[in-house]
Amino acid sequence: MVFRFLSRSLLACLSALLLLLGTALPAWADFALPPLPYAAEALEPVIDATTMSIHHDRHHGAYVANLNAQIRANPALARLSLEALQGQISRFPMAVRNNGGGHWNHSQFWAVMAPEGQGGEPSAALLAAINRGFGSLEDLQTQFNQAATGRFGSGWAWLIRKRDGSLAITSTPNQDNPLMDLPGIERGTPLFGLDVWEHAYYLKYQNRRPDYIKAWWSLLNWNEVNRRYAALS
Ligand code: MN3
Repeated sequence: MVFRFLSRSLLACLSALLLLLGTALPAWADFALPPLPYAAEALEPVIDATTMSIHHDRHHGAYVANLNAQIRANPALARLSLEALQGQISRFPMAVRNNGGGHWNHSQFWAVMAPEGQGGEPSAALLAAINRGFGSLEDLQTQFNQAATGRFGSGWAWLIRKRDGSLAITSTPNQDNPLMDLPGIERGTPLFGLDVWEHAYYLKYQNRRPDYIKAWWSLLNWNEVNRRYAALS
């Protein structure tokens, strides 16, 4: 009798567990907020710790949470990697485009920055491509700064590698990016992208976006950019 009661409770427990697992299953495919690869204060004085914490924990965190909230209505999302999603973004509603783009864009943003003095330099191969495409690194920086400064409202400036192997500078509005299959976007694989939304710089620079852009170059993680370039070549 006791045994039967026990086994029945065990069965009840098991089925409750299975039910729980079943409803929790979509969670296996959830997108996750990557931790910052350095301390929030590591990029000071160029980017202050408060901006970094709010930007990563709250802004990027919200893109991830909002993207996950779209999985139930768009089950195809659960089978896509974040990168693959970008190339098929036209199939999905605007909420997926904004939050999926926001998640990918910010994930690369943290990775292409490093504390001052730790980012290294462009590799010989990348520098050769830069010289071919822009004349010099200084010319690339001038053009990139123009694209970043000239982006009206919120968006990103990018250095991309196009399908034909050449480099180009481009800019996208909101949380769009050059991987997206959308009309009006110059497509290519980003080597790095700079966030020029006000939330990225306003606490320290207020309306002085050009000062933020100019200072940002000292944070660029060339080691990571070199790695990305080499992986594509
Ligand atoms: Mn941002």
